[in-house]
Amino acid sequence: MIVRNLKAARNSSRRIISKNWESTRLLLKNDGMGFSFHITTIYAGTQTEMCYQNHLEAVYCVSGQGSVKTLDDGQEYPITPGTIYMLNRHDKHVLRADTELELACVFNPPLHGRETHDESGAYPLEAETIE
Ligand code: 9YT
Repeated sequence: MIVRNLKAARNSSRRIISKNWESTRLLLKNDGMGFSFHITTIYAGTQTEMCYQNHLEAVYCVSGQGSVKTLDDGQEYPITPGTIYMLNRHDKHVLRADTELELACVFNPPLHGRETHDESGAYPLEAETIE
């Protein structure tokens, strides 16, 4: 069994800081579970465009208020605690954080560890691993 703690992970190389968000990667590819699991904080007042062309992602809102919009059809969905959205079509989308958002995120295939978004808002399939 593998056991980890968010507070401890935030004080380690598992915490990745980007411009609009930070993500603590609690479970990664090298754990062998077939998916990765992250706790992501989206900074208040930000808008982030993403398109995970190499991954499927599910995002569960633990706290905060915001919205997510799919760009192909212009549909916008409120994000409140308890909401989950699934990017089952590699959807191009914009995530808006009206307040700070705390999100639990699952990726398939799993991330290696150090990924940050490329210019299209995606993660590459290969990246540096966190041990
Ligand atoms: C919701 C979202 O995808 N935010 C970007 C960070 C990502 N969740 C991650 O790397 O954990």
